[in-house]
Amino acid sequence: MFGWNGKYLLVNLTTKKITEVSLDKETLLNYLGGRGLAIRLLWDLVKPGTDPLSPDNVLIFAVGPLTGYPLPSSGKMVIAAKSPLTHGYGDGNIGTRAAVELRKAGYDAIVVTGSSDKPVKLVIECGKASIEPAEDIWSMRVHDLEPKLYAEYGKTVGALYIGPAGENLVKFATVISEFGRSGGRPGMGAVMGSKKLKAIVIKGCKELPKPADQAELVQLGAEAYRAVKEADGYDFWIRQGTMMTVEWSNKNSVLPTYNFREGVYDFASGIDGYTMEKMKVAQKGCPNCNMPCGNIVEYQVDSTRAKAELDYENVAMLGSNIGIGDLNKVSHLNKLADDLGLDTISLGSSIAFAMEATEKGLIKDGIEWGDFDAAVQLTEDIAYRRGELGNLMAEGTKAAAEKLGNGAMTFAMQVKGLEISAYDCHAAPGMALAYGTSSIGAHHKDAWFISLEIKMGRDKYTDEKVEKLVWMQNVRGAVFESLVTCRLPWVELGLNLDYYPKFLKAATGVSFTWDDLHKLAERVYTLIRAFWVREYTAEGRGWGRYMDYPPERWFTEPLTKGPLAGAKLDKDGYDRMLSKYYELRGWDERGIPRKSTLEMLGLDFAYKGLRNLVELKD
Ligand code: PTT
Ligand code: SF4
Repeated sequence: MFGWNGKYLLVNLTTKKITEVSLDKETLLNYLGGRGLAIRLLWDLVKPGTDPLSPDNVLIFAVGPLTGYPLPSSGKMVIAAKSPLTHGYGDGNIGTRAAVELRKAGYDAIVVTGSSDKPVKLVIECGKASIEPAEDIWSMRVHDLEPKLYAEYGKTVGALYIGPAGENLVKFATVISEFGRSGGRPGMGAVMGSKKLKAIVIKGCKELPKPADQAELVQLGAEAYRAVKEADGYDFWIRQGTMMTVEWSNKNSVLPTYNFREGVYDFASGIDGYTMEKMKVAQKGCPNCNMPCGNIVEYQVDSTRAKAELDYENVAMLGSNIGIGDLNKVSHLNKLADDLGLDTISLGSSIAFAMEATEKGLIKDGIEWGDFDAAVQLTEDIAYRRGELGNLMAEGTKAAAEKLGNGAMTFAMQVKGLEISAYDCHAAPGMALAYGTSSIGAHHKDAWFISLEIKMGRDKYTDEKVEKLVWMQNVRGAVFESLVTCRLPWVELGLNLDYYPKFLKAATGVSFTWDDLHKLAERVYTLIRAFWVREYTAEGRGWGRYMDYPPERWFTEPLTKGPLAGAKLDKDGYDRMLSKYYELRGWDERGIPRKSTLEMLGLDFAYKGLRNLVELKD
């Protein structure tokens, strides 16, 4: 088999047994790798109703058939498990040398089961994998930990690790790599912490898996790299990367402001890409990327002078959304999140929720809008689960709202328990539906629909929007996530999508048309949905279309500022779009895959797994 290693490393931390498991050709052709492979393995390996923080949960690090090859931005990896934040499918996509090293180590994935009673690290070095004690690094923060790992194993190894937040089982703790790369928003760091796995170090030593046509792969890669570099927006991208979005979002009334009450922020210019440029001291990228977007800035807060890596989501959620308009302060919160191993999006949302709950009198001695010192303190308290408020917000906004009651759920800005990323949807029904139906809860990764929606008319609730949304989810949320490569060469610089089937052919020798890839995407989406339904029903939580609704705020509290003042979502319109979405996916009115859809996509095993838990319609 070309293009894949054809096996994964199975690591049981309870028994300390490490084995290699073969992957058959059919599985690889039907799911490719990354997210596709992860959901296929999770379906089989996670027992229905498993507690996500128990040894029975399964943590997967998966690469794909394009990862690591000399192709644009191919240094990415998917980290997946049953999420402790949402209790459904959870994953994240991280740019890291560990992705390339894993391919060179001879594996398509690492699958971690069980849990250790003492802290450990997994070391994969030149064909040998071992579980080693990690008491000396347990409780270390990321900025101390990473140099220590490099000193021990060399600077070129791939390393993935958790900070104190993961150790303390904070529900939105992530896995970190290379100081500022963070992956696995729905608590993949907490799953790693529950297994007492502090770090994974990978040194590949072998060649990448042999491609079917090496010369063709190199030639296509060179052509695509050139196309990226010659794209119109390249120079500005290199200057600002995703930070260009702050100004754009504010102009379009979608910049999350004061816990998504508004879409415009009076002090946006203090946190935008131009302000960032004045603080920028270096540029950083993932492996194999010629459009590096990591903005390293130097900031100063009081006597502290330090560096942080900024992206749009981090800045919007820790800036306008909590009422902080000084990029120095935002940078400090961003750095703290990286150091502690917390997801910046959920962190920003949780701080904003606590601020609004304080304002409404639901929390005594809480935290005021824009109070930077208190936000720093709360961030530390969340990571260490200190105090009543820190411990409450460490559970995420949904659980916090359930605990507080008194209408708090209306302003818990989440879907299925995962906090919404940084686009306000008062006047964006298509983007709201993208959040409502994203595979992991509210995240823009599957469909950044807002840009297209602005062109199509923001007040429209049309079938055409839903059709385009499904197409976009398939391409971004299934194909890119399973290949696994970064989608930004296409999204930001317009790299022609037709390159990807050609890359796949050169890598694997197998011809995939875009129709084939959409069918594969349907399979991945439907299996992920089946997993959610299985886990929710097995846990006795139940399932209904309400699971796919965005927060009440967007339906009931109109924007009060900016050119779109007065705008809010229309519930009937949203429901019509949701029904159309279900129809296109072959799911019933509850959002549950139909029997015929499961059969048509070759998911008979999922039908068998679901039929005793929930009634399946034809
Ligand atoms: C992603 C989410 C994002 S999406 C951002 S900024 W973005 C936040 N970054 C965080 C961070 O940094 N530190 C931290 N402690 N928490 C953070 N949480 C947030 O995590 C990321 C880039 C970006 S930057 C985006 S859009 C694209 N995402 C891709 C994707 O999802 N798939 C894919 N095939 N390609 C992608 N390319 C881009 O990658 P999650 P990264 Mg990230 C400091 O992990 O869980 O998916 O959440 O991985 O290596 O940092 O690259 O404006
Ligand atoms: Fe990483 Fe940015 Fe390059 Fe994508 S564009 S591979 S996120 S550096």
